Amino acid sequence: MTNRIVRALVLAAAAAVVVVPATGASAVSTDVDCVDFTYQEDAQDHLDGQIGDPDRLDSDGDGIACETLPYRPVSAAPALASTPVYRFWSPRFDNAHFFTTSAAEASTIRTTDRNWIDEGVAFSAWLPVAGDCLGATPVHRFFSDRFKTHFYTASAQEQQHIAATDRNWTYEGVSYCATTTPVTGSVPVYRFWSPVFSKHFFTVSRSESHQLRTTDRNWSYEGIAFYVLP
Ligand SMILES: [Ca+2]
Repeated sequence: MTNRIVRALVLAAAAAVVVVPATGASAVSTDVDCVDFTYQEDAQDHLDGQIGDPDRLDSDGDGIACETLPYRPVSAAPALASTPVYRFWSPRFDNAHFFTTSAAEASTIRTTDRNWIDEGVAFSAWLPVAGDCLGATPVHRFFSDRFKTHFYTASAQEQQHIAATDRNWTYEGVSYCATTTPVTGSVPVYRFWSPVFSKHFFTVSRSESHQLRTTDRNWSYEGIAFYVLP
């Protein structure tokens, strides 16, 4: 994404969806050590936002931070079927990304809509049963005709806040199911916000997340949104 030519259409961030405050580390070192983190994943998340390793969290240089720290407990995966989530990118709509679990919808976009570039399967997620995630967490989907983008959140609080207060967004229902903590075989989904594009971006790719966090000032890291399957 970062090498793509983009239009710097600056929209007021206040006009976009209300989001939780950014929690991600910037590329600026804050002088922390492994003992400052409870879990390895937290140290890794910090390292992934750095250029190089200014805090020396990866002394052996293998890209893995603080190997001596415990990993966050992993629960059993939801007893739900999984499905591929297809990802599309639109340079026309200011770097919008679109995700869908519908193979039919993906096929229609590929064959009829030249606004969107097929980026393949982004990750897999669990399918609700009759709209119910059965113990997993619903990922809600919104669409904004004003901002020409979709928004996804696993936070019921955020979903209710947007639905009740922000007329820029139309609620479209549950897109798929995820978890808010790691489960067997899961990977984190990293969430970004761009006030330049008035868009959110989601990726399970650590390398893509690292690249955005360290080289692309159009995007602010907001942290791990939820967990899905690779
Ligand atoms: Ca290491």
